[in-house]
Amino acid sequence: MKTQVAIIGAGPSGLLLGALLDRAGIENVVIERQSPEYVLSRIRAGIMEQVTVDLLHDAGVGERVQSGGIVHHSIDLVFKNTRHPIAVSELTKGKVVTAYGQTEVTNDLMEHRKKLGLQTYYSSNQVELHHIESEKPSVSFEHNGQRLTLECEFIAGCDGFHGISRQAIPASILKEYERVYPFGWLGILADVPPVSPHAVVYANSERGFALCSMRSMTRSRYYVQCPLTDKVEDWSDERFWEELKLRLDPEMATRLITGPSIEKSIAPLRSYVAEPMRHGRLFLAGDAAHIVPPTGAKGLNLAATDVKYLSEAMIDYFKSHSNTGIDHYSERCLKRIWRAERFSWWLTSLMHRFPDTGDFGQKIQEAELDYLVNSESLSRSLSENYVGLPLNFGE
Ligand code: RFL
Ligand code: PHB
Repeated sequence: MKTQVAIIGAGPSGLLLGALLDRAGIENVVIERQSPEYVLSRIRAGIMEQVTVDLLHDAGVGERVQSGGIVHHSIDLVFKNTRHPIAVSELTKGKVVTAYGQTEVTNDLMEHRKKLGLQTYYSSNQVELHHIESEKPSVSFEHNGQRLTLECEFIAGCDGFHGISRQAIPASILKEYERVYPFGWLGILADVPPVSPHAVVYANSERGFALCSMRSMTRSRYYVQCPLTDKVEDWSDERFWEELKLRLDPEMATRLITGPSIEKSIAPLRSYVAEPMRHGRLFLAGDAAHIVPPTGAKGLNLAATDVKYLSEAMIDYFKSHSNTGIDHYSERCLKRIWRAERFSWWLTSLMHRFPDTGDFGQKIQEAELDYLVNSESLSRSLSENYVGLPLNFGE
């Protein structure tokens, strides 16, 4: 089999890249380890920057985010049991973020691919990359008991943090930067109206961080910080709701509507960057190259901008026979990635209870939060980073 671009992974990065390339008339095939049902069962991101929403429109799948996404103009910070709204739009000349689930984005892109009849090999095992340093790379994999080989001109490694693509870059070339945080997030999804339908709530409390978000006017997504040693089974729904209420301000805790969870999972928190994001004919995009802790809501948004840059570079190559885009891809992405890494690390450090800094650390965080909500320049800095940098940032 032959194609122009082999895409490893049918998460948001791989599917969005496929759609953008197809729009430009560039053939691509997606190879995914899991079934479509499994991919859609993973509950992850919920907040899209405007740049991401615009890209969904460019890819031809903007309709549902337009009608079903819920625009947010502000965020709420809670500390010392008090809620402080930050007027994000006012502080960024009208920019907004949109609440729309990653599951929906993935589903929209999957449906689009199906409608256009674009080839996707789900449930593929033993995916291997070959000859990435040559001009004729290929991918081999097992599908329905058969070993298949796909020849291509480029390989896009969009296979997430645990994928195989990054491992194809020789260890002598790949430089990794990492910070692992000493806690995780326990998240639940429940069919109850969100306590804060127009702003994500980020709560710093002596008991640990909590976050209130949503997927629709009838579906909520909530998180509490938990020890890494905790198991989902340790957390009954009752225990979760009790703990969440204790971390919010009293007014919100009273208003919170609880109900049975429809999903519950624990995610560890990590900051990670692999450089460079290109080796030969292999290009990494999204979580395959970098991870941010979810506190800043940046992971999916960064994945989307990587893919935008990669699609532009490949279009330049195939349509204008120019190597400039592909040669600058890694450098262009990394500038933006490090800015988002810094922001996500900072907000994580400010909002969570750290086991090693105790009550002193808590007091310092409260002092910084007090400074932040009372300073227009600090609130603006938070807002600018939250709504996301412009696409041509730093150019
Ligand atoms: P994904 O989504 O991990 O998809 C990779 C795909 O590759 C497949 N795969 C393979 N396929 C073939 N062969 C192999 N060997 C393979 N190995 C893996 C996998 O099955 C999978 O389908 O990566 P991608 O596409 O780069 O997308 C990245 C995003 O998923 C991620 O950054 C976000 O979810 C992060 N994130 C958030 N980002 C935001 O922008 N806003 C948010 O509000 C936000 N909230 C979150 C989040 C992540 C969270 N967790 C669980 C870590 C909240 C949470 C709790
Ligand atoms: C979510 O809706 O899942 C969400 C929102 C904001 C974050 C992280 C996750 O910072």
